[in-house]
Amino acid sequence: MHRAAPKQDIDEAELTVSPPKTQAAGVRAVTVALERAVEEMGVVRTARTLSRLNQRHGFDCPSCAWPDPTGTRRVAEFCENGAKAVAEEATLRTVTPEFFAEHSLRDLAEKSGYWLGQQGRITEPMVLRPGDEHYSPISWDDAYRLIADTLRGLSTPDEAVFYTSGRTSNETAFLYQLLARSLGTNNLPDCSNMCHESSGAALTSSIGIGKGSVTIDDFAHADLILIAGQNPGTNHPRMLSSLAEAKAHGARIIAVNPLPETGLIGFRDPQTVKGFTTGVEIADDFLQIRLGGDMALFQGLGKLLFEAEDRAPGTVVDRTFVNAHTAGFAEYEKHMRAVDLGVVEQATGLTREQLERTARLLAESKATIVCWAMGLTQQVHGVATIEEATNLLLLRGMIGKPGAGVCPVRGHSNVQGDRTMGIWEQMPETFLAALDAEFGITSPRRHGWDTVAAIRAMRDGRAKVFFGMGGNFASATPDTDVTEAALRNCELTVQVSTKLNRSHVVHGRTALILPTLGRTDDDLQDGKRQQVSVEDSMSMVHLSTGRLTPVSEHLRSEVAIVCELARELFGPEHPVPWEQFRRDYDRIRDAIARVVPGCAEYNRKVRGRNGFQLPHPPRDAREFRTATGKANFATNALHWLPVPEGRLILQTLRSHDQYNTTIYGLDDRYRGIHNGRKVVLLNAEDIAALGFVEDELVDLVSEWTNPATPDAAPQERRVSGFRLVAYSTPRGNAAAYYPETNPLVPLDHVARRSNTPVSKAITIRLERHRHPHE
Ligand SMILES: Nc1nc2c(c(=O)[nH]1)N[C@H]1C(S)=C(S)[C@@H](COP(=O)(O)OP(=O)(O)OC[C@H]3O[C@@H](n4cnc5c(=O)[nH]c(N)nc54)[C@H](O)[C@@H]3O)O[C@H]1N2
Ligand SMILES: Nc1nc2c(c(=O)[nH]1)N[C@H]1C(S)=C(S)[C@@H](COP(=O)(O)OP(=O)(O)OC[C@H]3O[C@@H](n4cnc5c(=O)[nH]c(N)nc54)[C@H](O)[C@@H]3O)O[C@H]1N2
Ligand SMILES: [Mo]
Repeated sequence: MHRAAPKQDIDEAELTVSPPKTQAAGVRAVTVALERAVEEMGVVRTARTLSRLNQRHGFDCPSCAWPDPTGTRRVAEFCENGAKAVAEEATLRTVTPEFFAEHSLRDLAEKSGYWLGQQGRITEPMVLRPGDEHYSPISWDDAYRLIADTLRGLSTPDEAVFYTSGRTSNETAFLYQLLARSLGTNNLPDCSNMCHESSGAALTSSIGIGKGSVTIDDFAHADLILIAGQNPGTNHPRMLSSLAEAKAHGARIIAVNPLPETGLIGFRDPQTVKGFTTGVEIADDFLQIRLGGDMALFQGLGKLLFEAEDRAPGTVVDRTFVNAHTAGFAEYEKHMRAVDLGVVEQATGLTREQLERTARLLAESKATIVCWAMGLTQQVHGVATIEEATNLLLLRGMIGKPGAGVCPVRGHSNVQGDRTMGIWEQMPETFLAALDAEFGITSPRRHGWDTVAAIRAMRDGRAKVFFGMGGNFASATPDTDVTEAALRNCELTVQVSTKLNRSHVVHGRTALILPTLGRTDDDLQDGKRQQVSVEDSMSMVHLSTGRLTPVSEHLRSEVAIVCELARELFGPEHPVPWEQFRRDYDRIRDAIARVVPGCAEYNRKVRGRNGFQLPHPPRDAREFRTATGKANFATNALHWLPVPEGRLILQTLRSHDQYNTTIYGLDDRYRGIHNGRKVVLLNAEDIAALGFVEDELVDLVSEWTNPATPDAAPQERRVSGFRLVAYSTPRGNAAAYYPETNPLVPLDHVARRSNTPVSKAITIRLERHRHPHE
């Protein structure tokens, strides 16, 4: 049967290190998945849930946004980490009012995020009033009244912030933005601001739409797949099946990463007999690039492609495509020809031979896909870097043809759908006008705040109410000390959550926890089962239906919470039919069909065998809705990251045993880190050169000079007691887990043009740890 929640917190002294694994998945992944599931939910519930995960008529995996196969689905269409995500949500452990009576806020504030999450599902709405030391129960009606009264008391609706995490369904997202806009604000920051915002900005500028242009079936038709800045073995494990299939069809795969991530190097498909025994090597080539070296890599490859064209004119540049569909080519060519390959070698740490070999593969490939994730987006020049990758594809005519295209691999399972539904602080006029016409409201037109701007506003007292639709704002955001102070500065913080996390402990003067149904839960409204819908990374929209009996009768769906709050806030005369929407989610989808582009006949189409695919003009018709009416070649000055003397560049990343700030367990099996999380991985030669020894405890001190005040002394931020682990990574580069290292990320250190916090390039120095008992 399932086990009780752990009483003990993490003891970093127990941490052990073993050699990294060379192959991902395999039988071990299946046993780990099942063990975790049974621990959390027992045998019966495990069987009931996992058999419906990612099946037609089942529910969508709440983990990553990788699409489902369009053809036959396997009996077990999920991965180890998908099973962990489900177990985490479908757990039978509960956090009840008795739990809150037992644990004071001070007590909870000392626990790790891991311990908090492991306690189980929150069962009742809870409130914390000024001066309280414990959360206590509150009725739903009183909770809504409290929120509505506070919102009505603001001097402007722009003093409220409505955050969204990407697990929220399309139906919730649509209603939630409608609530914010009916109130009168566009303050709709979301996790995407910290995630693929750079991809959206780059692709919108290059090809006129901020979404990827490939579908899952393209993988079987690709000649060449580049995977840059992504760790699919852990974060998108089902992608490995597509990659293995691509290889079976003869594709070559190149991994571009500072770390030899296990899933990129080897993969055993646990679902095929062959996979049990042999496994496949995923990457044909591994380019162990230096952090932040990707822009240089793509520019270097651009130069080499032009040189190849000179040697064999008419074979490399796709003139027909370039002439018919692009703008800015001549300038791009001029810029590429001037690239200094010596600088590229220095910036990337790669050899001329590696660069030439990669260029040759690009020149020969008839169908190329470029995939990427956080290694590219969370960089100061992430937007430009993604534009450079897109330039290479445009040059070769690789957009809008089978087996080719751009593939930003999204994180949260519905982060892309939330955007489509209007969760964005700067939705275009066409969307706002359609929304207003449908509902007879007047949406505000001034742009709202994104995540970083929202933190600044709370810090400075310009925002007074924080409402979180899921997520864990306190831990996921940069500059933890600043963000925590910002949240504490609010009059009211409201968290709609499934599980306990740090954002419940770091709160405004008054705080509410509103417990909600998850995707696995049966959502009954007036006795009728409801379904929600989601959009994956490749623009496929489909239904998701939970069937598990919720752990408490007090849980409400996210849709119900939005509708009931709106009724309280706007009264029954409001033009939006909130109560109808709550009762029947088909009615929400009818409204979506009239407001959101590409969603006509939503209710009918979403019930198709695989749901339906949203339009994507470049993919569908080589149509580019940019200002020039063409796909744009971007010309960017080269930026890369030299390592200052005696310093390191740190990236913050995910272990194999976490989902963002949700820590499933303490086993980063592939990297060989067990029983703890406070490690910093660096090249053995750097450990020695900096005067340390392996296994020693160090403090990480980040150093940052705000470009706005170049003469000021560098700002310093510190985290303490991290163990030094020798690991394969380029000299001068380091890696440590998120969110433990978020205190090191300066709030104002953001990517150009996307405002995404720079979580993959933090300048640090190491200091010997002086307080072993801290
Ligand atoms: N199990 C699980 N699944 C998840 C998540 C999870 O936490 N757990 N999170 C979800 C979310 S929201 C997201 S956004 C995705 C995240 O998916 P990923 O982007 O794969 O996640 P990270 O762990 O941040 O890994 C970043 C990768 O980029 C590499 N990298 C870092 N800097 C650079 C660089 O400068 N250049 C290059 N070329 N590579 C670099 C790192 O070594 C690492 O392999 O996963 C989603 N899926
Ligand atoms: N340093 C550093 N910081 C980063 C990153 C990094 O790589 N490095 N990555 C960034 C990225 S890519 C992302 S996407 C963000 C993630 O930021 P968030 O999306 O804000 O964080 P999560 O950890 O995914 O949120 C987990 C919480 O969501 C709640 N939850 C889970 N399921 C549901 C549900 O169905 N409904 C509701 N209402 N709540 C639910 C639970 O209470 C859980 O504690 O973090 C960003 N922060
Ligand atoms: Mo993400």
